[in-house]
Amino acid sequence: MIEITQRLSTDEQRLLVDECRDIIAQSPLYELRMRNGYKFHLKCASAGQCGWYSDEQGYRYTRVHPCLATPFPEIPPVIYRIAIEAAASVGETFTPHTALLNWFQEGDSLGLHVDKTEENLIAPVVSISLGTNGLFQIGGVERDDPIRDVILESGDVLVFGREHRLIWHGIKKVFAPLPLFDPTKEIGMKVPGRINITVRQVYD
Ligand code: MD3
Ligand code: FE
Repeated sequence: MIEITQRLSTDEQRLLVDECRDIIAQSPLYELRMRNGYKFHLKCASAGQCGWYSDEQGYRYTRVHPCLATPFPEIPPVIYRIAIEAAASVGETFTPHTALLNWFQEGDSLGLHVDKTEENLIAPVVSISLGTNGLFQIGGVERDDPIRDVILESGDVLVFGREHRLIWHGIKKVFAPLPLFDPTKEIGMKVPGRINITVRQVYD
C-alpha cells in the first residue's frame, strides 16, 4: 500500500515553483531518448551532484549537464528540506544526491518502468508533484502484478522506500488544467503543466 505522505500548502508549493525556475534558469531542461532513439514524452532538469540522462547509449547519472557540460546547481533548500522531512515522517533517512525535475505538458506521459539506475537501491525516493493532475500508475515489484491508477495532484508528496523502492510505475497521462480549477496559476507557474521532483540518493 502506498500513501500520499502529505499535501503541501499553496505557499510551500509556490516556493518550490520558484526553486524549479531557478534550477532551469541556471541549467536548462533537456530532452531524453531511449536506446532506440525515440524521445521521451517529457523534458528533464537536474540539481545536485549528478543528474539523470538517457540517450542511445542508455540510462545513466552524469556529473555535468548533457548539453552544456557544466555542473548542475545545488539542490535548492526548500526541495531539500521537504524531502528529508517526508522521509523522516515514515521513519526513513537518506542523503539526497540529486533532485530530478520532470516537466510534462498536456498529453505527456512516462511509460511503466522500475528506477534502478541508482547505485544505492536501498535509500528511499521522495516525489513531489506540482501543477496539473497526473494519472499515476502503480504496480508491484513483479512486472505482471496488478496496476492501480492514482491521480497525483499539486502538492502531493510521496515516499517510495523499502518494499516500494523497486516497484513498476509510470505516468499514463497528464491532464489539461481544469477551467474551474487551474492550480498552476495559484502556485505561480507561467505555463500550465506538471512538474514532478524526485529527490534521490544515487551513491552509497
Ligand atoms: C517509485 N516519475 O522520475 S513520480 C521518475 O510523475 C518517475 O514524474 C513520475 O517515475 C513522475 O522516475 C512518477 C513517483 C515515483 C518516482 C520515483 C520512484 C515513484 C517511484 C522511484 C522508485 C519507486
Ligand atoms: Fe520512476
